[in-house]
Amino acid sequence: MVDEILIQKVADLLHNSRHLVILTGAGVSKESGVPTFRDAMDGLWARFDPQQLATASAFKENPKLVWDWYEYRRGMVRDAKPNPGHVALAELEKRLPNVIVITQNVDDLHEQAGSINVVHLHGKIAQTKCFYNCQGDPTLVDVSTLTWDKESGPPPCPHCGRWLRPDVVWFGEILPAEALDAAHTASALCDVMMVVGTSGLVNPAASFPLYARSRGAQIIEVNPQPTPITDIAHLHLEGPSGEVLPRVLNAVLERA
Ligand code: BV8
Repeated sequence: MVDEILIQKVADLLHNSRHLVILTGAGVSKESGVPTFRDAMDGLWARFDPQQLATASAFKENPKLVWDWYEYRRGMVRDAKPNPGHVALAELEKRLPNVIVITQNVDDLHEQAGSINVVHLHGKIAQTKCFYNCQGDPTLVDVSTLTWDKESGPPPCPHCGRWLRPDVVWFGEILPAEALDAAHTASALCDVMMVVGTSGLVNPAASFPLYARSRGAQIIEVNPQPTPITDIAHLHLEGPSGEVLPRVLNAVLERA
């Protein structure tokens, strides 16, 4: 259980923040039943490495395998609901002057919980686009309007007939320019950054806390485990976000 003194210190920082960035990773969705990126591989997917599957080369080599993996993950996200951690973050956005959520997650649980100002660095698993963006980047397609032989793999693009793919950023692909700019600007301007539920292994997302700190921001980390970000955090709340964040929110509300 995180020490109450730490909770109060974090609440002071958040209550007095003028520009708060909340950087989240898969850990914030864990208590919604969505496995984290690195432990998503159970059952028939256990023999695959997510880092290998989440690549354009894996998709080109075996489009059906990669498409089916995302269908499996979409199913888990579809059944998930926001947990008290997501809800607490959305409430902080309502109560504090300037809050932005920058997420590595491809689910929409922040939005479902009520967060408005959300930037998705790695795309959205519920969206599908033409692999070649034949009508412009991104060429989004509503798959629910399509019928195709699911045994054959991904649906064909209705415009060019080639593959459709999940609208997510794969390893080796550049992040959406707009999202990257928003994250960079917010990290430069914030006076507090709270990093929740990320292993801090994936770049460029993992570089934002150090950048924010170099610009004078106070860094808070919420994670049951130590990560490479723990070393640069001013405060580390060692616990699950679904338990810790509601306690932090309550302490902030006491200061209102
Ligand atoms: C890029 C979408 C420029 C897909 C994801 C060689 C060639 C090319 C690039 C590279 C290269 N070498 C390195 C790179 C850069 C590479 C990278 O960082 N690789 C690392 C892994 C070595 N990055 C890229 O390729 C990026 N693009 O650099 O473009 C470029 C382009 C070409 C050539 C050169 C450079 C693109 C990265 C985006 C990859 N896509 N997702 C999909 O989801 O399928 S990343 C994927 O990992 C997920 O989005 C996930 O969010 C993200 C990060 O993982 P985490 O969120 O941290 O999740 P994880 O499971 O790791 O950890 C969970 C954490 O939660 C743990 O700490 C755990 O303790 C904690 N936790 C558990 N329970 C709880 C909890 N916390 C709180 N509460 C709990 N209850």
